[in-house]
Amino acid sequence: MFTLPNLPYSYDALGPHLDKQTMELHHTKHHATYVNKLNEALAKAPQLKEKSIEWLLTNLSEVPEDIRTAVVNHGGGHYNHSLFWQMMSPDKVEPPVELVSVINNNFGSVEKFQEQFNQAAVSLFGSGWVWLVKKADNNLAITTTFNQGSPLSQGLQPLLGLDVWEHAYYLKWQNKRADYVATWWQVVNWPVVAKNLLS
Ligand code: MN3
Repeated sequence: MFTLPNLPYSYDALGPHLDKQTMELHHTKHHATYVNKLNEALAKAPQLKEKSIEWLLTNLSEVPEDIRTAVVNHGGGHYNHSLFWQMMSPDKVEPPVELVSVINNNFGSVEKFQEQFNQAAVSLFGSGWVWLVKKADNNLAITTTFNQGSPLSQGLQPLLGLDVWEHAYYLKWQNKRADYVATWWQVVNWPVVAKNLLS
């Protein structure tokens, strides 16, 4: 049985960037529903009982067909949101030098990386996520997934992810996704991104 993880900060900690009501609904309603529906689906496949969420999303072909879509949607939702909460912090810290050097090698500069990431975020049509990922060859890339798709299912390791579903920003930012993306950089937990890069 998967469980809803606690946030590493209070619901109002990321204000004024991400408001308390959005954070609380996002965690207690959206994320909780993904966890519940994932558990409901997995109840039909007891042979997968011991598998981690990472294993399930990496090995979708081994998930029985009748629950595969549920694992993609709700398992992906659980995994993506669990990462998302960790990738933000109320304590603003500059990106660690090791991370900056890898970003510079891949994108030219942190600013250029952020421009490309923002562009991907505002041009993603509908609901989904924007990711900084590490590829099998250790190079970094910016990629998007639709709905609750996970980079793990494409053989990519997520280092940083941004939820661009409207539920992530609409109460405060309405249709202004670009403003939400711009303000989100103020709460990015760079030390966690660096840790993901080295793991
Ligand atoms: Mn969400």
